[in-house]
Amino acid sequence: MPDQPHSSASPKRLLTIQDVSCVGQCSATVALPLVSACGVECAVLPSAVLSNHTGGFPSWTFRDLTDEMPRVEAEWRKQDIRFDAFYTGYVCEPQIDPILSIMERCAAPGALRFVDPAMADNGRLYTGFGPDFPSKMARLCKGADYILPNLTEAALLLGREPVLEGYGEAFVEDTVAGLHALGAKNVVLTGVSFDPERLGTAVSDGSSILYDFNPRLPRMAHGTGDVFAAVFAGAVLRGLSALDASALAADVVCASIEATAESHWYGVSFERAIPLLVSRLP
Ligand code: PXL
Repeated sequence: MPDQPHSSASPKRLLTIQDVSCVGQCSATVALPLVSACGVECAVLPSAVLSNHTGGFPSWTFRDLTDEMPRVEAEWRKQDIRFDAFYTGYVCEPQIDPILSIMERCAAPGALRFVDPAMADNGRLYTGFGPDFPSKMARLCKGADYILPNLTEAALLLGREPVLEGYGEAFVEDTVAGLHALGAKNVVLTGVSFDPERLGTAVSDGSSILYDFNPRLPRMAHGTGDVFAAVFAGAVLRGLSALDASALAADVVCASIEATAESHWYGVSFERAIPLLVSRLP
């Protein structure tokens, strides 16, 4: 049978490990639609189930699913279920070892690891994480093919005070070098800005840093890091370079924010940016 250019390439299967916040447009409820929109199969291992996320709602329920992880891994190993990629997001400390075990033992040959150290923003850890959590998260970053910290997460991973403004390229180079020294192959640092009008990412493969900037939008929104990471992982699995995947992810974040009504405070309307995402994939 002659080769069929698109259908013959078998679709990749990614496993995302992060919480299911039932309401709130973050984590798994963002990864599933966006990774799928990239044409990549998205399996989900929930790290916890919350009624809603912790970023602005007054309260929430939280069911920790750590105990389920080794049971699920044992079942996958019995059936020889493997993944072409892993994408981790919001997880808690006791889950680091079970996750490392799954990434080691349920990997297809050449499987990629994407680690979004989702634990902090705007200079502060998210509610519920203690001050020693960043050093535990650093263990997931070791051996990752791509890590996607924002400036706050990067500083905390390095045991430093977050610096969010008034820095230059030398600061970014030093931060990125520190993150590579943790054992990450590629670093995608988000929230980088050298000029008040523009916000972007620094993408490093360990030998050079490339930048991508978009106009800074006048509002911040919850869940944009999760949108960025999901699109980035999906786009890399579709063959985009790290810089192109990062630029696409940033464009989808901007389009999502622009599509979000002013009164919609707890997330972004990323659903409206799916046509743009699909149109930009090869
Ligand atoms: O978007 C990051 C995130 C993911 N999951 C939960 C959160 C947050 C940020 O607050 O609370 C449960």
